[in-house]
Amino acid sequence: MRWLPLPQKAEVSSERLPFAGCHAIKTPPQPDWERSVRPLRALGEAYGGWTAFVEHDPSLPEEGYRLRVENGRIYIHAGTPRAAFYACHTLLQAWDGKSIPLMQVEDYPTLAWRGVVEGFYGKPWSHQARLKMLEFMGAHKMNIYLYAPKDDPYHRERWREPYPASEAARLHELIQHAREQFVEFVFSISPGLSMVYSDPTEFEQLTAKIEAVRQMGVRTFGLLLDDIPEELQHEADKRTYRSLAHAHADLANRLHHWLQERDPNSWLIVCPTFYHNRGEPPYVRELGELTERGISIMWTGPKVVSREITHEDAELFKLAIQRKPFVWDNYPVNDYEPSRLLMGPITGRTAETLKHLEALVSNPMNQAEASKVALGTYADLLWNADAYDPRRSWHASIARLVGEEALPTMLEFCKQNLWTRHWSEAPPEIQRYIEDWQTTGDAEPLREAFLDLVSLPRRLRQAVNNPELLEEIQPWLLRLEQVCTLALELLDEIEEENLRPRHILAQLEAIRETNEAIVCDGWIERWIRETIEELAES
Ligand code: GDL
Repeated sequence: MRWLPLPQKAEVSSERLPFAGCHAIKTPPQPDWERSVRPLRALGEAYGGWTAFVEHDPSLPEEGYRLRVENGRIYIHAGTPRAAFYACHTLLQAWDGKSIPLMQVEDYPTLAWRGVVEGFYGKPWSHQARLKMLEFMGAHKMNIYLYAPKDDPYHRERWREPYPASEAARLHELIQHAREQFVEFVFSISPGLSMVYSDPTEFEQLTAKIEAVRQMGVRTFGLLLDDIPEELQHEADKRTYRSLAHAHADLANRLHHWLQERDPNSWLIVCPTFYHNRGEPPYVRELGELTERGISIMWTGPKVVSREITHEDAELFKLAIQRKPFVWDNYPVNDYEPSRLLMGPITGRTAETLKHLEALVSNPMNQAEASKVALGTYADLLWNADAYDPRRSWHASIARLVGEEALPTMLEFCKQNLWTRHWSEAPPEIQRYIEDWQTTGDAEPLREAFLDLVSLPRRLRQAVNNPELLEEIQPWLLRLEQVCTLALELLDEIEEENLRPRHILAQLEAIRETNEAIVCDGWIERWIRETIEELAES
């Protein structure tokens, strides 16, 4: 079974029993418990069948559950309704549409807060993509989503202005949908480009904006002060505060109090201006010192895009901010290199690192569906870090996204869209074929490799039944077809001893002008260019 995330402990029998849903589901009477079994109820209403008994067990950890599947009966003991919801999703994973195995699962997460920050530059996700993403998160046991798209003007440049009615309605729908999926919805705002921190009317405008979202049922807010000037900008602020950190801590504390007065369960998460370091900048220490303990502080690791976040890094930053960091993880985000898709698993964060964190949220790509390959691996890592194996997780994540039958083809596509900067252990395979050709001069294996690649887009379009995903990755499919066609042409020219195939270079240039996508880490284009240059010199 390809679990995703992998449960902490699962005993799965080889004996399978027919299962077409539950005809009766007994839950504690409160509405949250009723909501938690909806994934099962949807099946039951459709088909009828088994009885499921769901019980609250306060001795279990917050999101811990025990699941037992016996002949004709399902028992779920859960610490919270969210845990029961996760138990239902575990059950659905074991279901193949016809039967389920007898099994016993004991499960709980490694890290308390696991999720996604929609925090990239460039085209934000569509409303539909967000709704689907929230469902994905629920099904993968991720529990927190930060709404923070840099290019939503009302989030950043025009932070003072209320959302127009139509956008407010969409936001409301998202918030409700997140609730259905047991996902904590975090509304974030980035006022730091223009806010006069010391001005009380500015604070009123900030809280007015937040109040409108609070009224929609949100209790958690993000105050994002990243990517703004690193010095105080306004005279009034320079008179009031001794430093930027002082101003930010004061703003965060005031907002925290304002939220607490209205709801003691509220939660404020702050992204500092210096968010990538090991706690060295004086700003970070001062912010840590002055910011009240109940407020969370974000961190992207030692770099903006951190290939690795070690437990030493985490400990140092924790020491500086005097609390566990809330990690904003810049993978698989591609806004800084939009010509690439990052289709590999997350690596470089160990179980030891997670012990020092309060939360970890992944900042994904502008391509929501394609991001789910990496996000599935995050869900796995953050749920059961001790057992995390990037390759196992990667395969399971791809299989969950496109189905078991399309797995080999989609995996092949993902392999052409890795970036050695993130996963140096997995260079593109074509590199090996090119290097072999350079040493042996035998063109056949290289030709075979290009023939495989040139047919990949067609095979993928046939195998994958996910129109949104196919649309997102279209530029990369096209690019693969284009460059492999040219590469094959070049091999033909060499075979025919045409040593001046300059027209191929012109075609390559023409492709580049219309499609900037990079595949196979750019190896094929490089090979074409270098080979033609070498031929010209010979
Ligand atoms: C950043 C930005 C983020 C962007 C990312 C990658 C943070 C806190 N802020 O610095 O919006 O997507 O880099 O380009 O990471």
